[in-house]
Amino acid sequence: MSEYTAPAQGLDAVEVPEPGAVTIVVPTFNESANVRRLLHQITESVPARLPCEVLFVDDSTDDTPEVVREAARDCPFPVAVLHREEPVGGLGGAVVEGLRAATSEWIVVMDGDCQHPPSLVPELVATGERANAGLVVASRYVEGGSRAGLAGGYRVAVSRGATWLAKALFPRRLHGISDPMSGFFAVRRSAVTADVLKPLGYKILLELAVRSRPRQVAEVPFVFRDRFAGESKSTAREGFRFLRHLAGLRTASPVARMVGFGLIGASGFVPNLVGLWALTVLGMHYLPAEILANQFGVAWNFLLIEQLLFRDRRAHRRWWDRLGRFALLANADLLLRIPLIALLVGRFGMGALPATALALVMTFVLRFVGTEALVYLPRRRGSRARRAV
Ligand SMILES: Nc1nc2c(ncn2[C@@H]2O[C@H](COP(=O)(O)OP(=O)(O)O)[C@@H](O)[C@H]2O)c(=O)[nH]1
Ligand SMILES: [Mg+2]
Repeated sequence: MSEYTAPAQGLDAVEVPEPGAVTIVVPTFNESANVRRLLHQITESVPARLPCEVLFVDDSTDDTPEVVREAARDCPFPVAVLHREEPVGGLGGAVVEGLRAATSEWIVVMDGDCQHPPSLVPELVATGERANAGLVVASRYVEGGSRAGLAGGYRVAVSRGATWLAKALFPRRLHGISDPMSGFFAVRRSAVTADVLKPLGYKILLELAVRSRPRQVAEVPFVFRDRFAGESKSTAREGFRFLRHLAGLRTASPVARMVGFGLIGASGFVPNLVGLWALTVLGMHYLPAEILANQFGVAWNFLLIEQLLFRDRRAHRRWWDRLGRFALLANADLLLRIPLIALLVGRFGMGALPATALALVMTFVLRFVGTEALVYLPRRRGSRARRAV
């Protein structure tokens, strides 16, 4: 459940702002030592050039909302806090809530720890207007930008690697975005459909650029400064979330999902062969060892498929139900292949090799379709309600 706190100065935070105004959405998680300074910086550099309002979307367990409310009294613009009791989707989920709540034509998303200079807010919007863009990214990687505030070689390497990986996986959709990992950007409200977004963790810009695909994108350089106070909330766990997020984005279409399914299936040969080797070394006869080792491959495939391909389609069946169905399909695939090859050779006169290849492809497609339909397709009744949670 979300709750709006009374906005400062008696103004309703979600009322329609003046034309040309901007809503600054700030996700916060325990930033009580930073928000006063941030509001001060915004006061100094934004309202004189562009009417604004600020919306904090807060998942804090500290007193950040109280500090914001207190500091808001000195601000010449409306400030509101949307505190979430349930931090669904983490940072990305918070930003999407902010996008939903905002009513202005332009929304700027920025961090609450003073790493993003608010003085750039009017420029981001002006650039968007000038270029008729739907999205304007504040980038550390164009001339004039810098990542000075990324503490340590490790963070720099991780950020660079993540950027490279994302751009390699989405060359077209991230075309023109040099810094898809940036948390500082402006979006035109008409360019985003909050309902198509399924954010997971930190990389909300990536989610927006890939799923909403704004037509025109522009960039403005910025210097990523040091955090003013407190610590980064980005952890190794966030790194794994990012990889899962990338996999989810990349396999959103059925064809891409089938390719992913095939790649995961191929990777299953490794545990299968290692298992076979270990069992035969332990003295097991190779035939039962084959059957058992095959289950290692099945288990491996199941884990990867659950984590990478069907993460958001697991809610309607229990894990053992899914595992059982998945294992049944995987083993049926083996059983089906031999009679199929016999049929192709005996009945249709194919050579053994092309018949085997064709049978492999056919059983693979059948297994993919079967897995989607019998393991991960939501049941008809009640599925919608569950997914909406
Ligand atoms: N609402 C919300 N904000 C978050 C969450 N995690 C991080 N943030 C905020 O997102 C911004 C960026 O996070 P930060 O830890 O500074 O990441 P870094 O700059 O990549 O080190 C800060 O304003 C955080 O307070 C979260 O789970 N929910
Ligand atoms: Mg930060």
